[in-house]
Parts: sequence; C-alpha cells; structure tokens
Amino acid sequence: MIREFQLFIAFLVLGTAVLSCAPSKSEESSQHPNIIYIMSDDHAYQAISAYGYGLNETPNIDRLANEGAIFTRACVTNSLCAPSRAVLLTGKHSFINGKVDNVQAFNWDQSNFPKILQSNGYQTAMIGKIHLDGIPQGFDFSMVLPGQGQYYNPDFLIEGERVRKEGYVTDIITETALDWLKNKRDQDKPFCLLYHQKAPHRNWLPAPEYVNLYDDKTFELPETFFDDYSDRGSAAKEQEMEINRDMMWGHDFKFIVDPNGDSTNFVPDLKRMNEEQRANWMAAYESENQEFLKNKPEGEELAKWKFNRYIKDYLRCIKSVDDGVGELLDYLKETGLDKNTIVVYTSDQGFYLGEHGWFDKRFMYEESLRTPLIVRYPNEIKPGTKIDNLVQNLDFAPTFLDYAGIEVPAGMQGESFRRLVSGETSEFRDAIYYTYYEYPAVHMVKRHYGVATSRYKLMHFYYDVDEWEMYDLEKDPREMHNIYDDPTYADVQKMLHEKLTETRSKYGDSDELDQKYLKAYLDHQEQQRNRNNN
Ligand code: SGN
Ligand code: CA
Repeated sequence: MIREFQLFIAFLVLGTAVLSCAPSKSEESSQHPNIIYIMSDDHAYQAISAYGYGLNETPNIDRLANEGAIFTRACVTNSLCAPSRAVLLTGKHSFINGKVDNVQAFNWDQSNFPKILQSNGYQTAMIGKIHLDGIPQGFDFSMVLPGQGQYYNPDFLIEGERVRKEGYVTDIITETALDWLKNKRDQDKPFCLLYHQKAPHRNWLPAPEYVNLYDDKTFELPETFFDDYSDRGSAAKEQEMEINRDMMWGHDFKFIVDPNGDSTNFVPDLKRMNEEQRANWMAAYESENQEFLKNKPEGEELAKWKFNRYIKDYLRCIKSVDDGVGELLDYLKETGLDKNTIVVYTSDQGFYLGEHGWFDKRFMYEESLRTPLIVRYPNEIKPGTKIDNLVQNLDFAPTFLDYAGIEVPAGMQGESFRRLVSGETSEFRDAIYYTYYEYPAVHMVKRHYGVATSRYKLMHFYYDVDEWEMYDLEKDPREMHNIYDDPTYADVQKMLHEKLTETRSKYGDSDELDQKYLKAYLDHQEQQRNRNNN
C-alpha cells in the first residue's frame, strides 16, 4: 500500500513537472512559425525603393523592410534561375545538388527543406515559377508554370496536369496563393508557402492596368552604360547582353514590324492575348512605336530610347508584383497570422538595369551576384534592422529548419542566419564562394568561379580562356578596374587565392568537378544538335 502511495506521489510530481515544461499556446506557435517565401524572378535590388536607388516605388515590399530586416549583401551561389532554385531547396551548392545550369535535369528525389518541414508536421505549397522539370516534391499542393511560363493567359501544371488560366500571370499567382492560405490548407498545422512570381523576367509584359505607367517619365542612363570594358578581361568584352546591341525589336521592344519592315517575334505574345487584352496593349504601345519609326533616333538618343522602353516595362511588371505582396500582407494582418509568420522577399538572382550597358545576370559582378533580401518576423527581428554580412541563398534551407526547431541535416552547406538577423550575433562567414557554368549559351557569359569577401573579389574565367580578375569594391564599387597582378595588391591577391582554395575545399568543389560538368554540358549540346539535324 505504502509503495502504491509512493508511486502515486511520484506520478503526480512527474505529471506536474511535465505540465509546467509544456509550452504555452503562444510559445508553441512561435516554435513552429509559418513561412512565406516570396521569390520574384530577376528582381534587381536596384528596383526596390527600400534599397534607396530612387528608380521606382515598391510600398508593399518596403513595408516588409520597415517592419523587419533588409540585407545589403545577400548573394547567390550561381546567378541563374533554375540553379538558384535548386540551391534554395537543397541548401547545397550547384556542384553538389547537380543542377548547375538551366539545361541539366534536376533530381527531385534528393532531400529538400519543404520535404523535411512536411515530415515534421508542416503544410507546404509551391505556387508560381519553379523552373525545375518534373513534378515538385515536398509539397501538399503545387501549381507551377511549365518552364519560363507565359505572362498572358498562362498554362500551369497543377499537380502535374496542364491547365490554361485566363488573366495576367502575376495576379493569378497571387490569387492562388491567397486562396490556398484562406481555403485550402489545413488550418491546424503550421504552413510553408513558396509564392514565386514569374515577373519581372524577360520579356517584361506589364499587366493591362500598368501598360501606361511611367509614360510621362524619362529614366536617365546609368553612369556605366557606355562601358567599353577596357580594363576587364575577355568575358566582359565578349558577352551578349547589351541593351543597345543585343535586345530584339520584337521580343524586347515590342514592335510588330521592325525598322527594316520585317515582322517580328513579338507576334506570338500578341496571339496569346485575348481580344480585350490585345486592344489594350495596342492602344498603349503602337502609337509610341509608330512615333519612333517616324523619328528614327540614332546614337545616344537611340540608346536612351531602348533603355527607357526596357526599364519602363521591367518596372511596370514589378508594380504588379508589389501589389501582390500588399494583398498578402493585408491578409496576414487581418487574420493576425502576421505575428507568427516569417515573410521573406527575395529574387533568384540580381539583374542589370543598364549598368555596364547590360541586362540579364550570370556574372559574379555585384549587380547579378547580389539579390534583394528582406525578412520580417516580429517575434525575433526588430523593425528597421540592416544586415551587411555576406549571406547566401545557400542559407535559406538551414535557416528555415532552424526557425522550425528541426535539426539541420549534415549534408546542407549553408548556415542559419537566424541569430544574425535577430541581433544575437554579428559574426557570420567572411567569404562566399560562387560558380557559373552555362557557356556557350544565350548571352555568352563565360564559365567562372570565384570568392568574395566584404571588400574584395577574385574570379577565374576558364574553358576557352584562363583569366583572373580581381576587384577592390571599396575603391571601385562599379568594378571597372581589374587589379589582378597589380603589385600594390600582392598581399590581397595571395589572401584571396588562399580563401578560394579554402572555400573550394570546404564545399567540395574541384577542377575535376568543373570538367565533369563541362563534359555533361557539351554532351547535352551535342545531343541537341543531333536531334535538330534528324
Ligand atoms: C531565357 C531568356 C534569357 C535568360 C534566360 C535565363 N531569353 O532564355 O534572356 O537569360 O531565359 O533566365 S527569353 O527570350 O526567353 O526571354 S532564367 O532566369 O530563367 O535563368
Ligand atoms: Ca531568374
């Protein structure tokens, strides 16, 4: 009897102890915060007003920055769409996850952070552009664009089935994301939503309501627009991404008939529109195009005209993206979900808005290496936080798992920036490693890899060249002067070579891997050629 009594008391004590350790409702929810990861395609930080470049206004994205943290040196590991998304999902460098360029297949069977969240009780959804072939794995719901997708009346793959949706792509993606949040998810579980816009990817078709935005405005050319690449290597000289030279009259500038009188490749875009959309489009663009053909500007005037057509369409596309962010943030606020939801705004890489005369990305130079990154999480991040440390898209997967209280698998290569952004520490990595593989290909940016610290950068271009470039970002933030082999920087050069060796070995990269991926790429091109010839 006494023994039974003792057991009863022990049980009571233990029960009370367990209960007093149990998290309160609010503690429990903050241990499993929701995650909304917003990624827009090719959205340059220069085109977010919170970054202070004065190009455009993005009031809703700025709301996130004001209420959370803005990162000034968030970098990608490989400035290209599909590889960047593979890094986001796996938390591993391209040469480890295998998706090094836009052409190689992505292996969905490997581990990714949504799969891990899912098996730890999260509801997960992927809505919008993913640009990785195959049916997305790790999601309770997925609705993705096939490949690059269309701006007007796009097709989507819903759980693998192709469905055409009427309307403008950015709005459809936002509506679907909101519908999933409101009506489709299991309200009892924490959620992780990947809300990925196609905009503002080339060829920049604005929404019907924004085709006339900026009509009364003239944008000035960036300072380096007429760069002659004289103090750089052959990669900068031989690229094909110049606004003035490489953009197309149809596809990019939206002429139906080009200045030579030939019909252009813009016609398929127009055909995709319905009657009303097309009429709206023609009313906005055709008189301007006719005016241009009458005046035929030349030289610097022509360059200005091209730049303005480009930048206006690009920024018009961003307007819809920003509206979507606003709708989402309003919904979170109305429902009180904002308190326990981590909201991330980012892009899959940076983008050139006329710097060096360019559009597109790919290079390890700053505008394409750096991606916008804004994170809001009221439980841990103070409003108005600014982070200048070197973070990378490699860090997203470990960071999200960290927030969700899940152990980060050993194979993931990034680091959680949770304690950096909460202000608990100011220490983070001192160097980042970068690789780029898609060459020879559209835009002809040579294969390269490199290392960057907060002040310096070292790059090696290889395959059809063997050239090194080095920059002092403090003295030369626009990267106009290659200082490799400049004797005054001999110590820096040595330090950067050591950092490069160190990061290549730390992440498991090597010349052998470069050669392996080069061979796979050339084989793939050969197969394509054979297919086209047959
Ligand atoms: C398309 C674009 C290119 C762009 C690549 C990769 N041409 O090929 O300008 O660099 O995508 O972009 S387009 O004629 O299709 O517009 S990525 O973001 O998907 O990597
Ligand atoms: Ca992209």
